[in-house]
Amino acid sequence: MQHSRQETLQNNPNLNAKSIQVVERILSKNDLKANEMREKYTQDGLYTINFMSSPGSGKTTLLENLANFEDFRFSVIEGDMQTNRDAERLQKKGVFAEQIATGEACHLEASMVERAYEALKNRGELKNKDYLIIENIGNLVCPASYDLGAALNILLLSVPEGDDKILKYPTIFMCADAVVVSKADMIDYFGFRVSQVQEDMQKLKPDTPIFLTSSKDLHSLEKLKNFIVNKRTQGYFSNHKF
Ligand SMILES: Nc1nc2c(ncn2[C@@H]2O[C@H](COP(=O)(O)OP(=O)(O)OP(=O)(O)O)[C@@H](O)[C@H]2O)c(=O)[nH]1
Ligand SMILES: [Mg+2]
Repeated sequence: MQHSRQETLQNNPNLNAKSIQVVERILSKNDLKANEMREKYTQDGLYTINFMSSPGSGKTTLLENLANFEDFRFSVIEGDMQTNRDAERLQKKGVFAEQIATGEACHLEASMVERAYEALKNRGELKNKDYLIIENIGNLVCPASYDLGAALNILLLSVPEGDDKILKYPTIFMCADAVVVSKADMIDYFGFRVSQVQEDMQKLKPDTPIFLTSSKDLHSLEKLKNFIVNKRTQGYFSNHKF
């Protein structure tokens, strides 16, 4: 059975009503900006995807590999606390990318994305692109509270993190329009049970598609890429309330 974010928070005995209200007040300002951004992406003909996961689960590697598909034209907004490393990795692959370094913040907010978006746009780096990909800060907690106006929210869970994470971090996995089990080449080494991920996602958000990807096997990315392409063709927009 699917629970709303509010229900998940309310059912948690470790949270009190006060903490829920504070979270919601902060959200409303971000929500307004996210709505603005949603309109901007659409006006500019860009289908936007927000990739979220723990640090190091393979987000940038996945984007580097998506650049191999010539029919998948995208630019990237990179979120990290420090350094331009991820943006530079993508630029080396010929992908236009703008880095946001948040300093101390553990998530991206819509206003940060707006600044990066305008920088890409002013450089002409959104022209002739169909997709804008936002790589969120590696964190399975805070990004779940900040809408960035993306049409699709994709959650990565890498094999070395363990197959039990979905129900431990339910709030973020509830955002997912799709879950990517990344580093699938490591499944046997870690005794990772894909069936556990399927079972837990079924409890949390039934029928969410789950993809297995590996940087060692580029074909494994094709299904994910086709899923994104189809969602765009269908005009799908996430209705998840952050
Ligand atoms: N075995 C294996 N290693 C992978 C795979 N994908 C990524 N890696 C490795 O995992 C490490 C982290 O990958 P990144 O792509 O930087 O992960 P990230 O999620 O972007 O990390 P942050 O931006 O720091 O959150 C790197 O050493 C990658 O080479 C994979 O499919 N299989
Ligand atoms: Mg990265």
